Amino acid sequence: MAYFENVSKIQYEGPTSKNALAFKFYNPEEIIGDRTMEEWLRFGVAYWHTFTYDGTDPFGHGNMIRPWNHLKGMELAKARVEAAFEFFEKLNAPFFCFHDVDIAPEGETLRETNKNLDEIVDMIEDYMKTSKTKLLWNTANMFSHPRFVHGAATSCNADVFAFSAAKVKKGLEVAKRLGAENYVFWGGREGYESLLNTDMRLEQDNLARFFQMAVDYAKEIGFSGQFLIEPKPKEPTKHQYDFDVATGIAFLKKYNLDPYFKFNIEANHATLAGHTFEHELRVARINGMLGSVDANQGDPLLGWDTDEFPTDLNATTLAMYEIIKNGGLGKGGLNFDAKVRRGSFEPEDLFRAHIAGMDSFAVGLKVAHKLIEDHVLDDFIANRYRSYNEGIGKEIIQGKADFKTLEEHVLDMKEFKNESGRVEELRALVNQYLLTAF
Ligand code: XLS
Ligand code: CA
Ligand code: CA
Repeated sequence: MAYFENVSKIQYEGPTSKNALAFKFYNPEEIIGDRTMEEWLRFGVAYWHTFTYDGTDPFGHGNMIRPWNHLKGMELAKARVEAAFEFFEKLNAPFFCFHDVDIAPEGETLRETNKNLDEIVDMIEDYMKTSKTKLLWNTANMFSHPRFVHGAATSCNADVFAFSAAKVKKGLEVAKRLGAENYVFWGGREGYESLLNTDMRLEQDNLARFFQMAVDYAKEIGFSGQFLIEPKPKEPTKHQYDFDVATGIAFLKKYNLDPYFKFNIEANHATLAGHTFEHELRVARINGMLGSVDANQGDPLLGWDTDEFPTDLNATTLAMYEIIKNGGLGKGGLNFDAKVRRGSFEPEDLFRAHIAGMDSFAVGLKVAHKLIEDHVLDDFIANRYRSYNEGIGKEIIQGKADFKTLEEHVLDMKEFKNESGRVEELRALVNQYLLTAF
């Protein structure tokens, strides 16, 4: 049975195509630098937004028209798997991602839940034998169920800590079975509402203990995927512990966990943390910890996590700039952690939205590659910092200077020659590249 019968395989038709269900810029085989677009971009489909989300928002009921809406329980879960693999095939998506609860319904006990999960994972495993779509990452949902009201690994309730550990244990087994490239930890409720009732030190120590147990268990079962922490400052918790990449690095280093983790960086979470997307990517990159990306965008007029499909070309260009500079994403990819707007309720909108996101990142890739190839920003930056190539600057870099020699250098100096940072010129330059890349 076809779930998306109005859609055939999405093809690349080029920038002038008028076909909404075709790629205009994403041409998987096109070579950019040393690899193909497909190899650079490693797109992933998020199971939760694409196959599970029904349009519910805090003010309204579900409204999405989906071919599986009449089904319930395990029948619904199975239909979604069938639909998902049809979708991946038609979109030519190399990867997908899911939370445990996205793919199978929860039972009354973990034993029952795991039984449901096993049945669906069997089915997914079967599909994956013939599909080219691979698992970018899976994760455990430890935020929706009421038991997680005070957190998971940071809960004040040790039974909840244990339950969370058992869920991740299962998640790692599933990851190994399905050959996941990564395993993600997003701590939606790992934080606090008020310090009046919180033992912050114990909660953070417990979170570290939890991560260490995950590292140990992965080793024990031979799961070799990359562990990723996904920072987010707030939502649903008022103050989340993995606030942003810098906070995450400090946490990992304090507990000696940094060798085992990289970051999964989401654009909308960067915005919520008061950063640009490229800032978070840069912080991770220069620390050797850029793992994967949740490719979406927020709405500057709304202050919350709107998870929109990415269409801002300036943002995709600056993001791809960091990714290319990183030498690509390795085991990571660009997962569309993005949902169609409530008004976009037709099944075909799922394709339209992914095409928009894939084309936007393809443009970003091409423009960023050209910017790097032409050395425009690199040359500008090298010149801007040239005072460190000789004289006192070189001595600072080489560790030969101290406060006394530096004082000597400036004590009688009357003029300090600064030059313009020319940020407007550089922004216009990026625009020029954007407008002339195709
Ligand atoms: C929520 C997060 C979540 C993670 C996976 O804001 O983005 O969806 O990506 O749990
Ligand atoms: Ca995310
Ligand atoms: Ca989000």
